[in-house]
Amino acid sequence: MKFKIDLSEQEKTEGDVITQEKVKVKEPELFKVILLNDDFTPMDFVVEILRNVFHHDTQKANQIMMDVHEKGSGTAGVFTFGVAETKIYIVHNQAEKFQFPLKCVMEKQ
Ligand code: TYC
Repeated sequence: MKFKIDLSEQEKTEGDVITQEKVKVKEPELFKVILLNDDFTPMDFVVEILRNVFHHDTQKANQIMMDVHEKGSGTAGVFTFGVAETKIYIVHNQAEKFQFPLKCVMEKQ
């Protein structure tokens, strides 16, 4: 036989039907970006961060901000590692630009 085609780990032909075997789909790990409260960052600034970086509407952004203000911390969003990392970088960068001490951290879901 000139061409020996081995489908044992991939597709097996069963009559006219081709079935796929061993399709392993790994869900990506997810990470919470958690905003931390402080005494100096203006509430309006935190709301703008939640609107512009985390794409919340104004009502939700205010709700999250007040939650962080009252409880000390709160989830801004849940993302894959790289996206969470980038959002944290942007938040810290913008806070630094305006000289506010706003901080956020990442936590595995
Ligand atoms: N506690 C801040 C204030 O009273 C507001 C604030 C809310 C700061 C949420 C940070 O993540 C934060 N101005």
